[in-house]
Amino acid sequence: MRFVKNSVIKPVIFICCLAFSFCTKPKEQEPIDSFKLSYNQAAEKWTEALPIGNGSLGAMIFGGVSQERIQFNEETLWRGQPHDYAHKGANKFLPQIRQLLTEGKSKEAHKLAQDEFMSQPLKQIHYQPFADIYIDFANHENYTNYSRILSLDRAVSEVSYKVGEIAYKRETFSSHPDDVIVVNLSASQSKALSFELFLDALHEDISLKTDNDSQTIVVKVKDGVLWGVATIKVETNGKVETLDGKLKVSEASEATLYLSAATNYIDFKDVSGKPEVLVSNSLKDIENKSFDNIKEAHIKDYQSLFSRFNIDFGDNGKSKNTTNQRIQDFGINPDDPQLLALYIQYARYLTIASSRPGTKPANLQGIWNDKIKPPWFSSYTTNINLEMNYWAVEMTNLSECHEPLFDFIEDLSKTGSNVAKEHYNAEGWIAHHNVDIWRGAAPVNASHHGIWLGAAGWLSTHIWEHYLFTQNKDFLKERYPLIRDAALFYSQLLYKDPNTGYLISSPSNSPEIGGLVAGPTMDHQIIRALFNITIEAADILGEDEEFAINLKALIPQIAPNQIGKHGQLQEWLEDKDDPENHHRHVSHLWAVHPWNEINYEDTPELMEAAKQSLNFRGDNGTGWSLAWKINFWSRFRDGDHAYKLVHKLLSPAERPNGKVGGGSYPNLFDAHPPFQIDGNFGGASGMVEMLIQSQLEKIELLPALPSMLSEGNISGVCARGGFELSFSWKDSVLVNVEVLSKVGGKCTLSYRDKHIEFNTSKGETYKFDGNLNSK
Ligand code: FUC
Repeated sequence: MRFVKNSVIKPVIFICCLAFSFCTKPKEQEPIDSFKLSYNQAAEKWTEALPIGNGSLGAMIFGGVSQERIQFNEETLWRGQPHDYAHKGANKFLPQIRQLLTEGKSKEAHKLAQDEFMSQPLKQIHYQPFADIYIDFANHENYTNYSRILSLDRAVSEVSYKVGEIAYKRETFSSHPDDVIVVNLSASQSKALSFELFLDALHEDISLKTDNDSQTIVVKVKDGVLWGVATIKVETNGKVETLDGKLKVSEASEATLYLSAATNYIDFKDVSGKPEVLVSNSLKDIENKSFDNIKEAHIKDYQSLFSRFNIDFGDNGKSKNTTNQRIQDFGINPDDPQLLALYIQYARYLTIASSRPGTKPANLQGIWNDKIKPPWFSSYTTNINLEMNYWAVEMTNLSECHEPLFDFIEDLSKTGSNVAKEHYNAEGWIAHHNVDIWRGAAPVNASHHGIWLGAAGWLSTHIWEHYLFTQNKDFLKERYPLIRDAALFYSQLLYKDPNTGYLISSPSNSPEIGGLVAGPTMDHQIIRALFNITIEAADILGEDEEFAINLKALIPQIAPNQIGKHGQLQEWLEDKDDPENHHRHVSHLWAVHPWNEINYEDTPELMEAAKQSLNFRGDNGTGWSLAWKINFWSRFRDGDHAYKLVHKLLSPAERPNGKVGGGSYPNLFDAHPPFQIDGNFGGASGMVEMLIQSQLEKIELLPALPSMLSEGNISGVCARGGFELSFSWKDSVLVNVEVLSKVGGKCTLSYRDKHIEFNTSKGETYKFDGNLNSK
């Protein structure tokens, strides 16, 4: 991190003034950001601060003038310790719980399950904040020209303002290649930059050490074995001294801070890591690099992912407004189509910042958390939230950011095989509705929502989806055992319901409504999907022929989707849905989205019934629920209805009456409320599903285009089968489309009543006009 004085190389342009043909002097040009969040004041609340992240090391930047606060996280700092949550011998009670449910003795079943079938201990544990960087600036109270942005094109956050004639600027980013958070501070006048810097944390057990040009904080979590070390180091062309436990920088015009942080977590069984060594090594590794080198490498690395995809709905002049203003205005009148483009790109930004190969998957808050007791532990909730975090990754060309989820599934299959044995006396693996960093797979909290059997199946579909998008057989071969072993579990779990004669999943729950039941519809949809995937994958790989034959025989015996007395898709085996129930979960529509068993082509009646169920649930909901409904209405090919939900999701979470509801915070974080990141990802997925869908072995263009998005173009969007598309539309009509075939094979395109099928060669691009005629 060599400090190079005044070496900032910026692109220079010569602007020729046409009128009198004279040239201005060469001028430094600010980078043009097509996608950015922007504000004209500092954040007061955490949900106004701006997130950065490199997959594991994240921070929220407040952008204060007299005091900057940068609250940071490292994804492996959690409470607790390596631990197996399985309840030994719980399977002894399984037949009795099932019997009670069969007899309609629901209260007794709940009680028995609560007493004998739940995880040990009953609750999982919390993801933790790490610490805060504070930077104090004396005499900066009176300032002008304040601006705070987060550039999504560069993954850099910038704060700038003037005090008198002196311009101050801070640039902050979290570098993946160098694994450090970097803050560069500068003043437009020599010796005008001075500040005091220190670290602090919310943990009860912290220690601080200040050296000549660095400060180290060690934090130990409460009730657990994990601890973290973070060191911040200063480079400056001014003076650095230590003063009252702080680092004081003075007489500078530029200073750069480098923060490295790590914990002793290695994996869910091993906590023997040496964070002090990791931190010191990563700071050593950058010793000979300049800020400019590090920034350039960061932007290059980030853009290698971010720049693959673009989207544009046309700027009607609102993009120049601050982001909080745009959200406010959208709440009143949603005529800012480009805000949807920003939302989609922000979801991609957040994915790149929280989920990179080798990191942990994005949790309920991605990697950003400022609370010792965050809502729902900021963990991995698998009955919708974790999966939703990954709905947009394949479509929006971030396939490798899906990988942390596959590693997570791999871990879970290990803890989950013990749970399968202890709780169900079955082979294979299972997980329930919540998982933490210790990969707890047993049912937690309470029997009425903790015992839900869909997680292993639903998670396995992500492996299959990754294969469908990439067509990578090596990947399928490597991860196929996870799919097969989940299928093995369910093949042994299913049992014949004495009341209906169907094979059902029991005891379980339709997340998180109706309590403990026998045979919720969602479970059966998931199990059917999983069995079909396993059969197909086994066939592709030439494995497990006999097992596949067994699964094939089971599928027709599983309780089917049923239409009930209100014309609804039944959520349960019995026809007992309440049309007045507006619960946020809509689990029985899983087969419409994210899956496709129910669709207009094969099962039109079920599709209508599913729509009826969704209408009963209504248009309100928590952030993630709104997001799911955007996806549903896109699958129902009703773009305008989907847009109604987009309107809600992109409206201010904080209502004028002071209440907070599902929507967006000023930093565009999704509000459950409180903050939960799933809605950001699920919302982006739903918006892309309005434009392109490929779940039915063909690529449908503009299947649910809302009238508000009458014009636009998208490029680098991915479809199942290994295709990457670019297309544009005008006056709500497709204008042209290009298809890049990444692996070769047959491609089917469909737009309104036009369908074409053609063979492709790997690496070739195929061009068509809006009528799908070849160009
Ligand atoms: C599920 C949802 C809640 C919340 C929590 C994290 O339990 O029902 O709404 O999203 O997960």
